[in-house]
Amino acid sequence: MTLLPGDDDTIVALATASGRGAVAMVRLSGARAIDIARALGAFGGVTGGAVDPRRAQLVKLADPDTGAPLEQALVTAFPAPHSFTGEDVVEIGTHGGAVSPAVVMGACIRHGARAARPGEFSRRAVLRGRMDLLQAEAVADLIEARTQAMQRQALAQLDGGLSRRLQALRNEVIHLEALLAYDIDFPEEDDGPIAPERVAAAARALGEALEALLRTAPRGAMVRDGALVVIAGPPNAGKSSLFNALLGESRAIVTAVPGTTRDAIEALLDRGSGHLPLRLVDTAGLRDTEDEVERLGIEVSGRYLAQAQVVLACGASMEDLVHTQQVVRERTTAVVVPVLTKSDLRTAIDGTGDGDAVPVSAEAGDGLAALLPRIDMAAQAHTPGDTDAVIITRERHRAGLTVAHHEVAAFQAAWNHGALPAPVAAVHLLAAREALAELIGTVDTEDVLDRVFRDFCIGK
Ligand SMILES: Nc1nc2c(ncn2[C@@H]2O[C@H](COP(=O)(O)OP(=O)(O)OP(=O)(O)O)[C@@H](O)[C@H]2O)c(=O)[nH]1
Ligand SMILES: [Mg+2]
Repeated sequence: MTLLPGDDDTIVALATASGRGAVAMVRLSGARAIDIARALGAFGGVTGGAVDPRRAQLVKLADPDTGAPLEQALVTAFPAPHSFTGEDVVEIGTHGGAVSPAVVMGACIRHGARAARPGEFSRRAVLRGRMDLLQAEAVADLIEARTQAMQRQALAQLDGGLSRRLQALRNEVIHLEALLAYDIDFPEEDDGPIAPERVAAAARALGEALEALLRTAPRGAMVRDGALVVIAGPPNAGKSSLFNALLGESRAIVTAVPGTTRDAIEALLDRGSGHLPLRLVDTAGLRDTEDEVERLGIEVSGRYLAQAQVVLACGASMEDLVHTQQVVRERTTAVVVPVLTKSDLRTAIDGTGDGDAVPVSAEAGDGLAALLPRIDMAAQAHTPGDTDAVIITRERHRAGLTVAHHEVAAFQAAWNHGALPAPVAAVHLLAAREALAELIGTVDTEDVLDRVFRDFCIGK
C-alpha cells in the first residue's frame, strides 16, 4: 500500500481516555519514537546504550532544554516490527488526570512528534501488514462495544474469523477464474478437460456461499444494536412496569394514571455473550386520544412497531390482550408475544385464559423467567444461527459482499446461457475478486481506508 504524506511522521497520542484515573498512557509510533523518548531521559538518555525491548522501566522524565522535571513514568520500547503498528513504538505510562499526560505529550511534540489523527495507529498497523482492514475494524468495534455479544463478535473478527472466510471465498473466485482461463486458452478442445457444467457448479457454489454470508447481516445488526423489542398495549396495562422489571431498574415512570408514558423510552438489556442483546422500548399506550402530546407519543409507538423484531403485546385482561394483538398485528411484521400483565391480580379461577400468553406480574416479579426465553426465541426467528458463527456486522461488509454476489450472479447468467464469450464473462469474476479484496483491505484503496479510520478514536 502506498504511503500518504505524513505516514512517515512519528506520531504521539494519549491512548487512554482523558479524565481522572490512576494511570494514563502516551504512545509514540514512528522512526523517531525511541530518539524522542531518549531526549526526555528514557533508555539512559541521548548518550544511553541499546534499548531493552518490551521491558518497562521507571524513568524520571525531564525537559531537555531546561532540565525541569516532567513526570515519573513507566517507559517501554517495542522496536519494529514487533509492535502494534509495526513501527518503533514507545509507551509512556504516566500518572492519570488532566495534567501529567498533557505535559508528556507536549514535550514529545516539541521534540519532533506530531499529534496522531483518529485511528492513525491502526491505519499504520494495516499499512505495515500487522493486521488487515477487517481486524482494524474489529479493534474499533471492541472499543465501541456496548454489549458482551458485540465484544465477543469483535474479538472473533480480530482473531481473523471473518478475514479467513472472505479469503476462502476470494480463493474460490480465483479457482473459477483458473478453470475459465483454461477454457479461454484452449477453446478448440470441445468438451475438453474442463466441462462447462464444472464451471457452472463452481459458480453456483460460490454464489450460494456469498449469499449465506450476506444473510448473516441482520444478525450482525442485532448483535451490534440489540434486537428491537417493543412493549405495546393500552394505557395503564403495566408496560412501563414490565420494562423496568425486565431491566431490573426503575427507568420509566410508573403511575396509576393512564397515559403516563408519552414518548418512547429505550434501554439496552445485556444478559451476557450467549444472548442476543435486547433493545427494549417502552411506548405510549395505543388508543385514540384527543390529547395532542399523547397522540404524538402514540405515533412514535407506531413507528417503533413498524421496525420491531419482537413485540410484547400487553393486556391486563383477556379482552385487552385480544384487542392489543389485533391492533399490533396491523402495524408490525414482528413476532408478537402476548403478555398477560398484572397476573398477581388474577385469581386461579380466572386462569391465564390463553395458552399462548405469558402471564407476568411486574409487581411480584413473576413470569419474567418464562418471558425472556420467549423473547429470545422470537428474536432468533429473524436470524437463525449460532451466536459464535462468522457474521458480518457493518454496512461496508454488506455492500462489498453484495457487489461480489451480483458479479458472480452476472457471470452465472452469462455462462449458463452462453450469452457472452468466456473472456467477457470473466470480467465479472475479476470484479467479484476485487470487491472481496477491498473488503479484506489487501488492495490499495485510499478512500476505503479513509472511510474506515475516520470514525476511530484518537490514540487507537
Ligand atoms: N398489581 C399490579 N399492579 C401493576 C402491575 N404492573 C403495573 N401495575 C400498576 O398499574 C399501573 C400502571 O402501570 P404502568 O406500568 O405505568 O402502565 P403503562 O402501561 O406504562 O401505562 P401508560 O404509560 O399510562 O400507558 C400502576 O399503578 C402500576 O403500579 C402488576 O404486575 N401488578
Ligand atoms: Mg407507561
